[in-house]
Amino acid sequence: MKRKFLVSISLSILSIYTVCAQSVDSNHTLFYKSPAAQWEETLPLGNGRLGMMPDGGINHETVVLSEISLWGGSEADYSNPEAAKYLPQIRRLLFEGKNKEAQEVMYEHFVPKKPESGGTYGTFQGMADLHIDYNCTGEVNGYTRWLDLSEGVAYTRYQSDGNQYTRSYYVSRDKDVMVIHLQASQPGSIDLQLSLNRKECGTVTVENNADGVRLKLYGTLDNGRADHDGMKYAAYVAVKTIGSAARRQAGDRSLIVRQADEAWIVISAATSYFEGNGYEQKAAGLLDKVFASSFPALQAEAVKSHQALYNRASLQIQGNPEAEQLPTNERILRFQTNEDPSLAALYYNYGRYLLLSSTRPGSLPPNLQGLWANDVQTPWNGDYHLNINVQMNHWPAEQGNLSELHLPLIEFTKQLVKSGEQTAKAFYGSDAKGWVAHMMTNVWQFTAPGEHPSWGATNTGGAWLCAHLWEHYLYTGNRAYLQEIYPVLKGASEFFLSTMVVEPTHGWLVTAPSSSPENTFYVGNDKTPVSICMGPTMDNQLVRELFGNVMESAKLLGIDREYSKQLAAAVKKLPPHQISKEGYLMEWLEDYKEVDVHHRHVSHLYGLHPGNQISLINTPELAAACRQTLERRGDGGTGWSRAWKINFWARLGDGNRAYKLFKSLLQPAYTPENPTQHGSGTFPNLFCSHPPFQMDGNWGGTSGISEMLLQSQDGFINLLPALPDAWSAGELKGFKVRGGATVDVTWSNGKVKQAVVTGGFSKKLRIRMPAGCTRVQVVQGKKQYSFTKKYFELTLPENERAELKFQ
Ligand code: FUC
Repeated sequence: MKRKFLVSISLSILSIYTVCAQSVDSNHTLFYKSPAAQWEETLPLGNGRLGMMPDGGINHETVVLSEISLWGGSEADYSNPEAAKYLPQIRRLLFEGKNKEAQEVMYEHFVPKKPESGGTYGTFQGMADLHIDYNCTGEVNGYTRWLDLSEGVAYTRYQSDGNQYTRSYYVSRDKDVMVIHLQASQPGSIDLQLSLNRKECGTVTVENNADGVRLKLYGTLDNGRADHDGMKYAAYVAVKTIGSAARRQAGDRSLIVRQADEAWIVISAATSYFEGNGYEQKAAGLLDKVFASSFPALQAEAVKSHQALYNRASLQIQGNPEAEQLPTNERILRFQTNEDPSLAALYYNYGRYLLLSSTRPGSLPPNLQGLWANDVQTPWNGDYHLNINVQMNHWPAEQGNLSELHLPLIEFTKQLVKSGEQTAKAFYGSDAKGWVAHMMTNVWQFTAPGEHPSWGATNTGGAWLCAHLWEHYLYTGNRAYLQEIYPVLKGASEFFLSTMVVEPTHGWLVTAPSSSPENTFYVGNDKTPVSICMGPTMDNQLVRELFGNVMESAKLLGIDREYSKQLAAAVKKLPPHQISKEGYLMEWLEDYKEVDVHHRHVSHLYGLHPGNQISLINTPELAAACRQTLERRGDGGTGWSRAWKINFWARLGDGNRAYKLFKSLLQPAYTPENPTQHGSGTFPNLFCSHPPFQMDGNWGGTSGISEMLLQSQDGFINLLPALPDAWSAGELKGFKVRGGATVDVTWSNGKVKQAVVTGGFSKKLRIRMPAGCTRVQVVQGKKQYSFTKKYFELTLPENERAELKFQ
């Protein structure tokens, strides 16, 4: 099943034709026959802090460099003393059904106040472009560039002037630097000139050091404050050469290498965000460390650390061998009309690759850009949107056996609490308890409502983050961790318990004011789009889930009995799910007419996915209503919206429909005829296009594929719950389920053949009888087990293995 294709390289020297072949696994490789013509064709590399994207240019190469903490802006207090004063009026208008009027008051008074201290929200910024001029003017043959996901290394290879040139690019975790290794088949033939460029806030100097010449880029970003400086950063570029004739010299703000046999370009960087005033020293020190170590050993060391994460899980799907031989950009172009089932395996493996490249414990969570950016002003400030985006970024973390990559988001959430407490009081009054975060945040702990209440009023951003804190527990079962996060969960619940109000029509307890993420509706015959409402379905689901998780945590920890009783009483008063006359799940308390029935957000289906209040088994009627909602919304939408829909259909057990959405996610973001017109879908480098490029869709898609193959949300392990006809055979390895077990599954002819389960912290495992199977046999491992008609229960101690055969 493991398909290999050959990167065939023809070397033409004076009519001698040689083929040098390298074997590459198509499930784990992106590959191309020409250099990237735009950034969205370049290949991403990262170690969870530093990121680089080389374009593989022949005579001139641009390598886009990023550092995840490089942010403009600063912390600031956005408290608006007016807001809480107007809250009774806003609520009264909502009670009277005057949503439009309530919204008008909010636009005036329920918005963040310009901080007195100065200070701006800021933006995540790309760090710099590294330009490399190679002295390559001869004819070029056999050009290939590829990204080996299993190594975490990208390559460029071609022949010219009787030479074979190979470049390998990687970002070392061990040395915490970016490396480009240059080799040529003939000695003395590596010539290059390096320079650095940044649009703004960057100065480049050339320094002489014991190791030779270094380029230095440094700067201070604008933070809008007079009392202290903005983010400071420094980056260094140095080259190690090998060869008797090799020379390194300084140019005009550039570094020149002549006649080397082999060379390593090393780039280090640090910011004051992580390092305080020691940022320059840190960046220089990282470089020193590399120069004191063995260069030939660098790559193997980097690959080993990468594989410690990457190799934990993988997916293979039996594919079309012909399609698998094609360059990735061509596979994408053909995918809508030609069968290429294993492209989904590559997409899945790439999703895990992207996540482990863009965050790591101690770093920041991946933002809208992951950690890659080619501009100083990134779209939507490259921030952390809390009404779907940053959460979607983390959907593959636990199921993809990368649990520790959830930790940066968990730490980040803890950091929001203090500012969220201030925001709660400032905007919701002195009686407001706990903490709140609205629909977006940044590295400066912004928790206030967004400046446009239509989208900025959603106040369940923090509650949704809490779902991630709880999810990490479900996969790890660590009591000390639960103790640590309990105050954060409780604080979020206290906010809602103290600020929700009883709406007059049904007497339900609701958030007010709020909005259902970014969607708008009409009130009566008025043609003004309105967003502001009470108790949108998503809020009700999130609050119900949060309160439930706090009660469950309190029970597990043996604390807060009285408080749990209060929560239980409140849960009873939350609005129930409502089904409209037409049969779809209602997004709001009232069955308002949406302005756009095809709106990209499908927030009211949170309870279906990623939540678990609606399921085929437990709430079939509501599941049917979700299906109606999805039919009505349609299969379009921006990148991440399509990705989310894969997950919904997977939860509804409809593999073919999920696959249809996967296809739509993979729609080429542009055609070769029209390369600058970017639409929704997927770029040649498999980056998701909102448009523009936005990383969340990749992870939403990764999670969608995973949900199609394995689910565990309702106390059961469900093998192949939504397998499409197109994926008739395949193998998944190392996927995680709630309770901490690890699962491998092999299937053929659309049916599970074998599963290997390795026990987690929860010893009892219930496995649903997979579709088309009637018998299961434990062929290895004498574990306790029992059967019912519907499931198979196995007692499996932690780390013990059971091999199951299905018929
Ligand atoms: C949310 C979405 C947009 C976009 C932005 C970054 O606001 O509604 O589609 O993804 O985040």
